[in-house]
Amino acid sequence: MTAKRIARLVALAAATLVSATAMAQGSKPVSEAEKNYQAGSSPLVNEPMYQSMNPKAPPMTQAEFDLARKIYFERCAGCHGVLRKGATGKPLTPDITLAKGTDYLKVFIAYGSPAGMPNWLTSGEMDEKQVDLMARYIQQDPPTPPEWSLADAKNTWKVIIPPEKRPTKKMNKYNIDNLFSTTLRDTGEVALIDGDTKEIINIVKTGYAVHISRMSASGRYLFVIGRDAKINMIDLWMEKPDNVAEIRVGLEARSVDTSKFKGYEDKLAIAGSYWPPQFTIMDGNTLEPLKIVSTRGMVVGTQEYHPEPRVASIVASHYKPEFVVNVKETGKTMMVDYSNLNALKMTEIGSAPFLHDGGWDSSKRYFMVAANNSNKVAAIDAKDGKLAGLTEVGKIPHPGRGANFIHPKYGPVWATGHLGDETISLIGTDPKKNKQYAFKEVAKLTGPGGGALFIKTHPKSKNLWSDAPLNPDPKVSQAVVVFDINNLDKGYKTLPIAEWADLPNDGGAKRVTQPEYNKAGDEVWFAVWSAKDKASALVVVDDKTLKLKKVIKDPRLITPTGHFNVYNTQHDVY
Ligand code: DHE
Repeated sequence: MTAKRIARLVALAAATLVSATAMAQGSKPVSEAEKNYQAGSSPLVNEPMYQSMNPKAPPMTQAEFDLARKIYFERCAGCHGVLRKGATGKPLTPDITLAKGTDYLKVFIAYGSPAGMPNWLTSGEMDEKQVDLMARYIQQDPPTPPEWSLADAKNTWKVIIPPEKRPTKKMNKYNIDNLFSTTLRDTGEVALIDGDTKEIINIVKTGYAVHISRMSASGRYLFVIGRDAKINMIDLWMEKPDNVAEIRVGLEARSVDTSKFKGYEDKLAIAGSYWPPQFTIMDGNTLEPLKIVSTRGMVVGTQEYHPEPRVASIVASHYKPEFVVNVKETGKTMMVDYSNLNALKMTEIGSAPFLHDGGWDSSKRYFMVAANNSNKVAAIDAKDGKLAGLTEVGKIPHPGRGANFIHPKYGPVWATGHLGDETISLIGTDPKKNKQYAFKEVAKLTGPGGGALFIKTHPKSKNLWSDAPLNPDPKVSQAVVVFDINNLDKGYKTLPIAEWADLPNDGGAKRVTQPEYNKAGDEVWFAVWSAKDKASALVVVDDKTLKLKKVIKDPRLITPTGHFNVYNTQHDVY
């Protein structure tokens, strides 16, 4: 191709595809931080898949196809979806890509777009051959990963220690309320850490790239879920807490929780999967799979069919025997009544597409969930089973579970930071006494920059903490900021957490992430997260003095990301 032709194609690609992307997503260009966030490898990369041949697509050998598929699932599936139907990235189904043709697609892949498509060739991440390969691959029919039935789940289900052989009382001296479960992402483990002594109690083998930890209602069992949809159930009453059951509920997943309504404590567990798009309800004592429900269906608003609506956050209601299941691509929250699994009742509440993470308001009646690529937060009323409000916030809200506090002017508010801009949005959550502010964005604080993932406070604290691990500036990504809730106008203080960790100068990213309080609410833990072959640590800060309290270093603490305090997770304190 001549330089002139390339320039023409780049301009054409940018003009056409930017508007196509904006239309598909209904949103503005994707930020650098979000690209980093979504570019993780999918566990589907090694799964055998059904492949049909499209005679109109450019020819590929089997070896070329296999290599392209591997690259697709490592680099592209997070944004464009397993079936290439589009999510954060635009749809790449053959009806669209065949019409564009190989030359056009090559330019787009090579040079990227202002709408957020990375410049794979010019950034050096792909060579010309790979660009050509991917341009031909995305014109083929998308290969389909297998489904996952009850029988598949049962085949992976293991009760390592049956309930009757488990301890009948707590067999250890740990203060398990103040235990922390820390994700060791790239080793497929969690570290159980005594929050009082800061000693590691056990390193427990789990699924690939554990995503979150959640607690049973009683506080005895800890559940963790890996990206590969493997759930591990850990008994904290054992002399040395360890796995008692495990199962795979699909091929890729992110969320798990357990029944919390009175009379159903520890009875059921639930996990949502990205692939296949479904959720599985299990016995809360053994993980025996009991019921699988598909989430395939229509997108809210357009009412267009989506074949792959991934299950994002799940929480257990405190008001009713219900799980609150948030479905990403269709923008729907399913209130799943678990009181009779044979006659399952579900209330479907539509809000906005790309529901992702969220947490309860302080009354635990409203679940505040980020519709991330719609730049909105939906408030789901768990008592009346309806949408209480949908409010516009900043660009790509990412709260984790968010932070609840009493604002001097607006009363109870819930806060979220953003991946795509520097703001922190405060949303009123009290429709009784502060009706005019309820479920509206009432104020915006200014943080140090985009790339924020998690925000946290504690009912006993006057501090509001926000990280920004995906900010491109290491000064920002390696620090956290803290606001005084009673003096929000004063702005924030910056604490150089990675510097305090005093790790070797090994070139590690040292991203500081996920503020998490101890049970007493007087100290805050952070992960200093570097690559698998670089040193990482946990840093504990005194919440009152904002001074360093402890650095936890151990060669076993590899790629720590999230950490979850047992009591706060069990009781939804944040
Ligand atoms: Fe997460 C929560 C999905 C990338 C660390 N993450 C969640 C939840 C979902 C999700 C749906 C809510 C679960 C719930 O509450 O039931 N995360 C995804 C992705 O799809 C995404 C964008 C890309 C991916 O391929 O996984 C992604 N997440 C990340 C990361 O890169 C992080 C920082 C490190 C990692 O482990 O991969 C990360 N996500 C976390 C953490 C939570 C989380 C620590 C729980 C926060 C909490 O306070 O509850």
